[in-house]
Amino acid sequence: MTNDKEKIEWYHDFIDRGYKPKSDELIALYYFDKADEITIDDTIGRLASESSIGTWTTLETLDDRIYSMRGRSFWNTDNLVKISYPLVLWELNNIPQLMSGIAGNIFGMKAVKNLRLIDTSLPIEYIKGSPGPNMGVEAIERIFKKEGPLLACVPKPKIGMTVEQHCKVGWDAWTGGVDLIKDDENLTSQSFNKFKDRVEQLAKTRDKAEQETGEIKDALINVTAETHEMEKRVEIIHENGFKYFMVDIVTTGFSAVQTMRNLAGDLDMAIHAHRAMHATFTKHSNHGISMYFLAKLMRLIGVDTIHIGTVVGKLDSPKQDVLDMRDLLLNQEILEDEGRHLSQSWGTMKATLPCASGGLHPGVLPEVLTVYGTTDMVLQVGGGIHGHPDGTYAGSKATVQAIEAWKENITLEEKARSSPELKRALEKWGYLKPV
Ligand code: CAP
Ligand code: MG
Repeated sequence: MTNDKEKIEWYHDFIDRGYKPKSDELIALYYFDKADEITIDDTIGRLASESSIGTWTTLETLDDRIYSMRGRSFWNTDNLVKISYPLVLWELNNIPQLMSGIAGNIFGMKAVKNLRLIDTSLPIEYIKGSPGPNMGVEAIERIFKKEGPLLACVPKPKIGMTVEQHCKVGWDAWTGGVDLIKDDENLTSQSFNKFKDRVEQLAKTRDKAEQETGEIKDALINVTAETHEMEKRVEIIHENGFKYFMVDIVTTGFSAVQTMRNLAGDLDMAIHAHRAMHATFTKHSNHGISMYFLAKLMRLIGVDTIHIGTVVGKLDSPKQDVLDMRDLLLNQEILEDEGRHLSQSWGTMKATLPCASGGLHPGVLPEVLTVYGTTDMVLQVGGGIHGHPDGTYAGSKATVQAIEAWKENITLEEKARSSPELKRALEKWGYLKPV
């Protein structure tokens, strides 16, 4: 018995070239490599079907009302497709549900050899459903009462230090000019460095460093854990007078970050988003989800700062990608750049601070700051401070001196003439770009 494909399949119902999406529709942009045995239309029909209302066969349970909710592939090339979705398909402020739709089953379909979600343009009606950052760019002024960039420092070795060792390094960095002592992404509450002890001791160290320097100091303490435990950890951080806390946003997941955002609003705190594990799906240009869209989701949920790369450091971060994300996080209106990202209006949603981190040291900071072209950002320097030949305090001073050189528009060599710590950093690393 041969099956009548025409009576079983309805994937091409989800293709509507020339369709003009309504202003309140979501529009997703994908890169795809289709399977050999099917056509491009078969592929883009499947993508729009499986991510909206459809399945592999015609249905006796379908009615006109539901049919009108279908996704539509309305524009494509051989490897790119734009799919529009009625707003009604999406529960506002439910990011897991959004991702279960636009980044769910379709990635597992036989119809595609590769698939990458490049971007999704969210209508203002969807944007207004989410809180956005509690402080965002305002954190620089509200917490530190200064102009950016904010300077963070991760005590290194990244894990293994006791609370006492961690706080000693924190003291040296804070008194050397660092604003924020940041936990590493894999430091939580291990036997050698228990969370509550670290918070309490670091708070005492912070108070002494503020007295010593007359500057405001804070920390990016990592609360990453099971969600209820994270809530307890944020409370401990808040009780000890810190304004920021850090979450590993990919390993904890969208729901946990939304819960953390609710708590940050209740306690008037700011969230630093570490993106460890993002490269499992962002790295390859032909499959996965772009870091650009992950950054968009994080501003929408409402983190206050997020790592987006350095261009010159040890981790993969192409310059145009970094510039696109800088604009996505700091601007309110984004124009489409065909094939790279869609247009996006943020309305009045607060901006999120971009963070440059990974392989940075004084010799490369002016280049990073020039690429970013803004002081509305966070610089994180770990090894580039603790690897200074004269230790953490000198490394912190050298890093501050390199930032000052950029602000004063003079070369590092000129600055080094009156900055011995910077001179020593240049002697060790020069302008090395770590791989
Ligand atoms: C940097 C870092 C950060 C990376 C994360 C690390 O340390 O603490 O986690 O920057 O990458 O563990 O490598 P260094 P990204 O300053 O010593 O390099 O910022 O790209 O998300
Ligand atoms: Mg780290």
